[in-house]
Amino acid sequence: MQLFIGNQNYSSWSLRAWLIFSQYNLEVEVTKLKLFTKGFYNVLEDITPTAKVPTLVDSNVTVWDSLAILEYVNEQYLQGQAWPNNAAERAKARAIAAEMHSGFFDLRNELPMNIRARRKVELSDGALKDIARIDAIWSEQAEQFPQGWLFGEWSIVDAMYAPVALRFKTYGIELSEDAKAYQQKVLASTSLQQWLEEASKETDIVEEDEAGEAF
Ligand SMILES: N[C@@H](CCC(=O)N[C@@H](CS)C(=O)NCC(=O)O)C(=O)O
Repeated sequence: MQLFIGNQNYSSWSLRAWLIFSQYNLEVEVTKLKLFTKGFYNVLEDITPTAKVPTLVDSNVTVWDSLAILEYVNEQYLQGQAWPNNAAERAKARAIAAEMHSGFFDLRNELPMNIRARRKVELSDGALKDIARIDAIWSEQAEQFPQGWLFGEWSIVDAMYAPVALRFKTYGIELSEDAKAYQQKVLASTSLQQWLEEASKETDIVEEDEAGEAF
């Protein structure tokens, strides 16, 4: 399998897809492309209809969306173990993952993933509402699974929310106690540490993803 990703400092969708390979030690060849450069589009235009990352190529199968990649890998290589076993929990996990995939636009616009930066931003009411909703999800799941991943064992929903843990760190977002504990768990995980280590070697600046004032 070959996984195309963007700059690790900035590409939150790439991180989501990459995490499942790291969490389950699945073999994958990772090709990193510099976001918004000619080289990026030259490589991707022959592979995907959208020319975006992440994109997974597995023999004759191409998957060009983060959640679709997570689902594909889970079905083809993990016998479904990357979703909760229990049907009711699985339905809830899918709903929470979908909230991230199709929402939180204010948060995503105003707090772009930028791992190396420490920034102050003026948040809109919409972004504050997004943050409160994420805090509520993390806290509610922590009540059911104290100290655990969102559904106890690591699952796709944890991949979907991992970039938010990094965004909250970059922009110094205050969280409730349980939500903070989950954020710390994500940040300390072996997979995320590996991503951070690789991201820390990058020096390119992607202006589109720079926001806020340094502090
Ligand atoms: N819905 C897509 C979004 C992918 C996406 O927007 N990727 C960004 C990088 S994080 C990208 O490739 N941008 C390049 C462009 O828009 O030209 C997914 O979940 O994979």
